[in-house]
Amino acid sequence: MKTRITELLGIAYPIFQGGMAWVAEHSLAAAVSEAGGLGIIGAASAPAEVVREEIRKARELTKKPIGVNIMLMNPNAPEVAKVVLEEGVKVVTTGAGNPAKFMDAFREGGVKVIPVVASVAMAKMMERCGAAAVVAEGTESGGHIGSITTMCLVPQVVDAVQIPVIAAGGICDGRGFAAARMLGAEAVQMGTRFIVAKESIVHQNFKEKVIKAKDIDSEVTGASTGHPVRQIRNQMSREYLRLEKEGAGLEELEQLTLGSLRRAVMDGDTVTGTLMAGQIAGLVKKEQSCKEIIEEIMQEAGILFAKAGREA
Ligand code: TUI
Repeated sequence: MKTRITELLGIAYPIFQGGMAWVAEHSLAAAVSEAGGLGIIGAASAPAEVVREEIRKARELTKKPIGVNIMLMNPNAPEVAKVVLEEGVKVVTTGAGNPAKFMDAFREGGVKVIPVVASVAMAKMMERCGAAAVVAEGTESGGHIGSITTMCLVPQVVDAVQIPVIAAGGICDGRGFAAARMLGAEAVQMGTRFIVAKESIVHQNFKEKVIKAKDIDSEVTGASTGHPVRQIRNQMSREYLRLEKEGAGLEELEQLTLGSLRRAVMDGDTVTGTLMAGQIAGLVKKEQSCKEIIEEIMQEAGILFAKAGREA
């Protein structure tokens, strides 16, 4: 399937793997790229030198394009950007902020920047700053989120910008892929489905929580701090919401979640860990390889497009 995104990046299938903190390390990103999608290493809050090692390890596993996601709330973001340039990475996605100050350096280095946005205004600003495309991420997503649904955000962003749009949030199968294409997106980005990929290093306990999750099992903490985070409900999310309701300060809330994502992903602590995942977890039912995931989605979507064509 050809779109402006497959052409721009030289990938076989218009499927990105989200640059999830702790989850999107070199083995997952390389497996997605090797399967024909775009694997993305999530720099999150890792030191820049760790990101450099991750890029090098991914390159040992695949010759295909790999991206890096820079989490802009990380104070280290400028050092990560420097490493990305030094290592010759050609695609960067950004999240949780405005990447404007990095755009000149990336343009000069021949890096295509694809910011994740949660609003039309941000998408337009990114286009003006020289973004190659934008990921329009709906509130269905896991982790740090905006407030508009994918169904409403994607077509509004598609109408507002000329650059290609990648849809994210609530997409995990061929139906979601086809729907996103119908809304005008030229690729999709998925996170939650790749959490349970065979190549994902996420602890089995966390994977089981995603696989067992029902539609209403996620909740959003942090609304009071201005950094809302979607996760699967557990003791940690309940405790956080209780503290928030009691008017706890930022410091106390930050203390509570210190290291909690790492505990969930690496140690399988499903009680005091933060199980970041999207609302679509309710549809993610089994562990499969990245190749199986991508091929299944493309096949399902192909059938749906053919059926729509016949019935139209
Ligand atoms: O970045 C994400 N998702 C994330 S980052 C993350 S790490 C984290 N851990 C604990 C607490 C908070 C974060 C986990 N999940 N998605 C991309 C995304 N970006 N979603 C929404 C945005 C966004 C929000 C505001 C992008 C731009 C923006 O603009 C604000 C501004 O500066 O104008």
